[in-house]
Amino acid sequence: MKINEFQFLDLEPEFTDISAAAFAILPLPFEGGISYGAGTAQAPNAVIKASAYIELYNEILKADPYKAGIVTLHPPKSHFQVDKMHEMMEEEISELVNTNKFIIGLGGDHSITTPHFLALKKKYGNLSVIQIDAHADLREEYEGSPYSHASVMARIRENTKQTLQLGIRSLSREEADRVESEQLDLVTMHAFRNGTDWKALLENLPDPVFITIDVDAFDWSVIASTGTPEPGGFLWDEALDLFDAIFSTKNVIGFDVVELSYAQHDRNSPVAAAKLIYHLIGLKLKYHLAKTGSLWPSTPAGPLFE
Ligand SMILES: [Mn+2]
Repeated sequence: MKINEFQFLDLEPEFTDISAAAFAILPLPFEGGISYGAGTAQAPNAVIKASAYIELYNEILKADPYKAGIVTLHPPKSHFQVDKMHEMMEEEISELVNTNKFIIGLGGDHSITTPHFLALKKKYGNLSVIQIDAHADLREEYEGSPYSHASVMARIRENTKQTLQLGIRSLSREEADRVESEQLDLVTMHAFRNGTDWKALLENLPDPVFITIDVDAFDWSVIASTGTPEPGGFLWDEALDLFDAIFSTKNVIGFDVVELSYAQHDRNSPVAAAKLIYHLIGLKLKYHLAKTGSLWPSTPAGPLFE
């Protein structure tokens, strides 16, 4: 495992020490699974660059989450064949999972979620997945590929039946039929904003939980640059409240942020993605520390989570 030339938040070396850091950011600059707009392969670098301008103090949590240590790694080796690429990613992520660091996958298109999920499943056995996304991604395959970003939840559901999909506002007739016939816990954005009791669904979801965040879940005023945009997404504070509800009630063991596209004239989207990642690191820490009765760390002291 190699350390990236550029570090998330541009942290001092003390806070990016690979053995002492509690969190690891793994860039996965891969876009073999997309169908419409390109640019997701350049997203990890754009987010890491943008993160240098984010305040290290979190004004909501009133804390400095970076002090637990956040190391940004070099992307895994690449391969032109998607199945091979996924195998290699899964292997590398497995290795990382075994260090007990909390891993944040930074895509890349949505297909990179599958190897990350499978690596965690190997360690934890059963695990639930919360998908925050504009799309259901339940197609068995798309444009001839089972590895398409439009099929990621179909792949995941082959490995766990414990899924919760939130913020969805675009799905095909076939996907809608599947949601109906398999009674999937899928909350459209319309239902989310009109009184559906998603907190009850969250409560019923067994631990541990992996969260996959497609940035097209957000409103364009928050994140505009994404390959398959849909109107009407989550606003910033609305999303922070949702994540607070998740992290305060669930044992989250990892998450990823995918489908951001690099766009030369949009500086806002990578900043929002970077700030989101840092806030979620803060939430993970906050609720872990509350549970164990510990204080916010002042220096990295190795992995915190089992
Ligand atoms: Mn999507």
